[in-house]
Amino acid sequence: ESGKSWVLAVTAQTPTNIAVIKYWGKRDEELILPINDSISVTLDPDHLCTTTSVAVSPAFTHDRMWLNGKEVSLSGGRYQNCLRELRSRASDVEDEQKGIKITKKDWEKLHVHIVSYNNFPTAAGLASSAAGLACLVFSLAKLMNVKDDHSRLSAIARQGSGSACRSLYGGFVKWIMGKEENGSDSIAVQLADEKHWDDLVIIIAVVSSRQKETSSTSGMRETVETSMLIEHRAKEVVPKRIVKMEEAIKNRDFPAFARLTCADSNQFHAVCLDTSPPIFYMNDTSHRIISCVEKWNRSEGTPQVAYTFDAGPNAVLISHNRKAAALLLQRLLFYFPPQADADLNSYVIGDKTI
Ligand code: 2P0
Repeated sequence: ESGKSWVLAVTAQTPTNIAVIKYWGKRDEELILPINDSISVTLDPDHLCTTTSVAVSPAFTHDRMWLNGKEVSLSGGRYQNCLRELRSRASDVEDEQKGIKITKKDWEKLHVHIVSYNNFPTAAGLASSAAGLACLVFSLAKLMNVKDDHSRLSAIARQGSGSACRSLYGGFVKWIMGKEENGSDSIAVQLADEKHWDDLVIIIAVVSSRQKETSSTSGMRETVETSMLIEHRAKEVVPKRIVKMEEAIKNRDFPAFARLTCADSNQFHAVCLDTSPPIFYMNDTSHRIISCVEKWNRSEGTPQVAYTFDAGPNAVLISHNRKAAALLLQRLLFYFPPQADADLNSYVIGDKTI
């Protein structure tokens, strides 16, 4: 007889990911199915990541969640879709030491508590839902003894937040848009593991810690509804770039990788500008960083650094190696000297803030 007061818990850690070929636009809002494939690099788990503990107990009367110490509602459709998918795939769990036995059927009635922390300042505007939703799905899958592989789990994480499906793997990851109406083939696959190209150094320049004005979810909806360029991007441009990016990653071809990454970031921001009303995620400082990197890359003859910007003004700078990263930092500090009221007030290199 498993008493009334046991608790069974699991903790997991998931890094965030940065897209080098961007996801922007859905063909199905409910299932979160994209209009093009995307490719990302998963950051080192020591740095920008989410840690999530999930627990189950017969004493719990509701599913509840705390994010960075504050309770948040789980009533949203996306959380509910993830929880329903996981419960339907749960298996028997037995912990002999604790005298706990949970059957597949029990999971329909048992409630879970979820406690999640980001190890990076949420206020820095880097709080991506990618790490959070991936971690939630992964930790609950462990707790509930869900036997699906990472790709199947990625399809569940996708229903929490599109970009989350890419955080189930380290290294370089492709989110395949898929063809099926039910989304069963819209999954993430690993292109190369974290050891494949480990001389790359990623520097994140925090340009502004303000919350973005247009959320990704509503921004991409407006783009799909109003932009004339987005269809050309999704159907003509991205499929070719995906092939070239896979080649560049396979061959560790930094010049090709950098050109594709910068071009795709710029096109993503161009379709944002082509949206009505236009969406501006980058600001003057972001533009100055682009000019600075472009100028340097041109003066070197071959690209040393790639830049990419998501739905906000912060720059993600991917350097060819440690030497290029050190020179980049020097330049950033020269052109954007840190001062109390500067736009660009901190450079985060992993966990080191200067
Ligand atoms: C990406 N972004 O590929 C792109 C590039 C932002 C710019 O995925 O509605 O939070 O939850 O699927 O995943 C941000 O969008 O949006 C994003 P939903 P999500 O990383």
